[in-house]
Amino acid sequence: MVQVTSMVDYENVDGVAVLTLDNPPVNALSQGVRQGLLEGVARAEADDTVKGVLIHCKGGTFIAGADITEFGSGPLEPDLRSVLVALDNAGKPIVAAIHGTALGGGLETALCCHYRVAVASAKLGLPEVNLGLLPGAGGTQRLPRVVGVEKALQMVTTGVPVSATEALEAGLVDRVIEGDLRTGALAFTREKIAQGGTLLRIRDREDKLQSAREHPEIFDQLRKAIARKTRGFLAPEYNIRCIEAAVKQPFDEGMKTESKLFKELMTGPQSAAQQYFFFAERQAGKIPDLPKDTVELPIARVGVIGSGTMGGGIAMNMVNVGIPVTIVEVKAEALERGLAVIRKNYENTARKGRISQADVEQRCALISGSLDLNELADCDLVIEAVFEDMAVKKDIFSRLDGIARPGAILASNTSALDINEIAAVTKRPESVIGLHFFSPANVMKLLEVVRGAKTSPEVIKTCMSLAKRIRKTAVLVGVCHGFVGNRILFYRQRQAEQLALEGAPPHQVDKVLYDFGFPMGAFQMSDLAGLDIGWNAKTSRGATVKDRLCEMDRRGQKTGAGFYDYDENRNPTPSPVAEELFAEFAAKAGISRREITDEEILERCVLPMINEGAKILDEGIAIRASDIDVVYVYGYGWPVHRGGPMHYANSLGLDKVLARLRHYHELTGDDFWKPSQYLVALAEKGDRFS
Ligand code: 3H9
Repeated sequence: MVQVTSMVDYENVDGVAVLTLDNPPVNALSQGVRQGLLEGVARAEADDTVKGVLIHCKGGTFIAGADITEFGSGPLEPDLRSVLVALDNAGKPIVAAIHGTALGGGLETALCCHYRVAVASAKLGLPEVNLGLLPGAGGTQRLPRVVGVEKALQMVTTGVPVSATEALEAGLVDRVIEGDLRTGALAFTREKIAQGGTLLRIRDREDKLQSAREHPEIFDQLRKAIARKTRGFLAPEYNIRCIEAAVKQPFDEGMKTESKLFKELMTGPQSAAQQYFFFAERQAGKIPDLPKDTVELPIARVGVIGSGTMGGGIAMNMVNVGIPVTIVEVKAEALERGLAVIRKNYENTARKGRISQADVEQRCALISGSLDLNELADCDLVIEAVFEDMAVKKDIFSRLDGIARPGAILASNTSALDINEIAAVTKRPESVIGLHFFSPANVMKLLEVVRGAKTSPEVIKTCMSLAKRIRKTAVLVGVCHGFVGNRILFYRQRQAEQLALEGAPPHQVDKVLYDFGFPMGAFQMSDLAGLDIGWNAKTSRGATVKDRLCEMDRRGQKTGAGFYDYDENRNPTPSPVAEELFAEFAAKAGISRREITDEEILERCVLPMINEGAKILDEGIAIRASDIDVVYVYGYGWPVHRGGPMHYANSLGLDKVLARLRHYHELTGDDFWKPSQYLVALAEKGDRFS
């Protein structure tokens, strides 16, 4: 065995040169791997006793792509494209042996081998679109030549990898290996050596392109089909253009198109934001003050209190991964309704073909309902999901404290209330934590894990890893009203309403936010959530526009009207009623109304979010700025191609953000606009959120 570079070993195994890559954790194509591949192949070519080459990887995976950490530091020789040219032009058969994932540059490397074999559990894909990129080392030109144009389009625009079986069917792998991969792949390589004959390169194949040449309309059909989902993102369109180039241009020209478009994306702000977010998401799981040896508690059974929308969604998350759940309700009808909604949700999913009817039955069988809190005695975790009323929550927690087994975790799904106050009614505040799921809880990826002053490290660790188990991204936050997400949202909402008072109609405000990339604007979001959250019919005195709307029974989408009017399919139209109310309130407050530009609307909605984010960092409520961004992208639909509010602030420049906050502070004299001291300090040092 020879070490070619610190990341690549070379061994001549009876005439097969085995190149073993070892670059943990994911065998990314760092400089040492590229250099090793280049030199390894050259060595194999030069050795007459070598008849074929096998590339395989140590550790848990084949190459998972280019080394994203290298992207910012400029090109280091040799570049991936020239390494792949050497593979493509080799005169001896090269076989890629795939386990784990072959992603991005990893799959592009495999596509420059003459053959690919994989274990059954392997996954193969080109996920660059998720980083705001396209495959930049020939993937867009080679993949359609192997799997056909439609499949390639689907893979590059969604970024979703295919299984080894699908890859075998599509011709992307030549054999699925049972048993030991290295042994099976070596045997396969020897077979191919024995067969002899001309070596076929993917770049020379044209057969799978023919159908798209006859039906060029498929490109526009796809553009139309994904337009809504990919709104605002450049990368999906650029990926389509590259595959179009594969169909319309000779291979070398297609490669030039790919290279040009790759560079455009790589140097643009969207890819910078999406690469940043890739690491932000992974960073969120790291809790600096959690001792390494912290023990994780077992979670084998979960209790959920409340069978409403939130309780039901939370229960679904658990049973989806096989954790049995007991749901406790106060009234039998409510429990029945809740259980029926869960079944209906699963049946809808089965109808769409995403799960089988057997899955529906299996998941529903894991849920039991009860009207008795005592049924939760043997649960390892109980999540309270009743309405937002401190007195009710305290009552539940003090009763639960006497019922739950010692050591069981008691969690509240509150979206704003003080976890410490709730914990204080129990004799085990160290076991109390906030688990703030987002609605719909079975769909939204975010989980705000709220640590109380006394929450133990074991409980935090257990909840963070439970989040992974149920496929959520967890962000650990501290206690304050609204935690990270809702606290920041409150500031955007306040400005949205202020803008409507000053003369910007709700639909204008919403359109600006929608065009920025949010799935909906502030008023549409309020209508969706229900305007009556926190509203009380008995005590309402029409003090705000919202109160007045609720008094008119315009409580949002569910009543067919709110800030907007809705048709039977819940399509909104601007409502003269809401606009007149804003005009009336403005007149009463002596606010003179005017036309407001879209630029001002955007600034006034987004700057307060950044400012509040800075205060949250200053107070230590969030561990790091990127955690706030993860909360915003996964919990509130902040467009990931803009990174999140804190990344966005960095991209604007904190000096500019500060100057505009000061401008509004001076203009209005309202402390709402007072810049956070933390932001001032960073901006004055020429620093950024990090
Ligand atoms: C590309 O290939 C461009 C080319 O077309 C052309 C170039 C010319 N680089 O996710 P995990 C780190 S673009 C560097 O927690 P999992 C990650 O940060 C690339 N680092 O594990 C983490 O570090 P830490 C196309 C990487 O098992 C650790 O590995 N490829 C890379 O849940 C573990 O990661 C992709 O987009 C990387 N490429 O999932 C694939 N990938 O421990 C991106 C991971 O310090 N990667 N790290 O926090 C993934 O999707 C997942 O990481 C993977 C493993 C599925 C592989």
